[in-house]
Amino acid sequence: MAKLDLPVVWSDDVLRHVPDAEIWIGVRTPGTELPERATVLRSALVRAGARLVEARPLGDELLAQTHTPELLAHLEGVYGQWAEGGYLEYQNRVVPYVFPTPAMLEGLPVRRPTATHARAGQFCYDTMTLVGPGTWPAARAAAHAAATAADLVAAGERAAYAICRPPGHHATRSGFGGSCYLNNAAVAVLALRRAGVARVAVVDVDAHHGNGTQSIFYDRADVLYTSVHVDPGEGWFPHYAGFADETGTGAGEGANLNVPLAPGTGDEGWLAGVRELVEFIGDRADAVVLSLGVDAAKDDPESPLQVTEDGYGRTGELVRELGLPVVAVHEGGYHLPTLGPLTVATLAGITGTR
Ligand code: SP5
Ligand code: ZN
Repeated sequence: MAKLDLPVVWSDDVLRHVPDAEIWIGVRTPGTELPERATVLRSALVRAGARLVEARPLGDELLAQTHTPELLAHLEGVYGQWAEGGYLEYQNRVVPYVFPTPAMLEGLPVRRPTATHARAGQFCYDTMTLVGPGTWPAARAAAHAAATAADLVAAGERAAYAICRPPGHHATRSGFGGSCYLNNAAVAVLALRRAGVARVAVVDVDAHHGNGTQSIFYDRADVLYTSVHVDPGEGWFPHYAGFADETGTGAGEGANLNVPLAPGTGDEGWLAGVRELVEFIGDRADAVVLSLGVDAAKDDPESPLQVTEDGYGRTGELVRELGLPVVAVHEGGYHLPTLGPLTVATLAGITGTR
């Protein structure tokens, strides 16, 4: 394979988030979104010839455009409040237990609860996305890496890739979940918009639907959101979003495309889905933000899709056919032995060096 010629944005701070556990149906299981994911990606990319670029701390106004001030303040402060409140004696991570869902409040106002253990559920919508001492600096570094990659593309690079972890596409404007805290892809979109790029298309090839990115841009005509993912109607996360009839609202009507796939789908069905996204975008965008998860791979423990390394390479080549600059931000992918090769194959497809 030819040398992979693209900048790879890195920050040591992405290693600081250590999830420790995911509480799934009440059971404490080992976390899968590990710091090793980032170091594995970095080694694979350096070995493939890519240049490492340090993330620049330039995302905070972009963060304020992406998320509510309440969510940002919560993520920044909650671990300290947890420690201060003596909870570490029982639980080493911030874990929610009560959620102010519409079913609980039935239209009553959402108060700011006094108890830290109650506030955890106001922002976190599942029990798998725990907050530890390094979560905020890591999430912020990942967002800065995404913004740096977008700025490199705005300055003329044909493609740039950010090693973002924790991932981002499940984080909504006001909430977080699905191992995501801040929406790195949305930050990249807004960085491109800030740099004067008029129309941006998100191509989300993570195995799961990016409900956060979809909802952030759902009413906007200038940002297309497109995603191929395992069918949430077949029982897969995020369960409540990612259906084909979600097409956008208001000015954003017709600017959203979901292509849900049956569990077990392999390269052929997957690539037909990716082709659908590319055809939907057509000439309606000036740049692409690729939510690059590789958890649709056949060996990945978190999805039932069966995409091969060649399928990822061809995925990259289909994105390349758009003829647009690409900002790739990493999302999921949990099988450490294949994480590097799958990601390198996709990026080689994008840069035309397979
Ligand atoms: C970014 C990303 O890929 N997030 C995916 C989050 C989906 N997690 C769903 C987990 C469902 C239960 N998994 C059982 C394994 C327990 N460790
Ligand atoms: Zn995923």
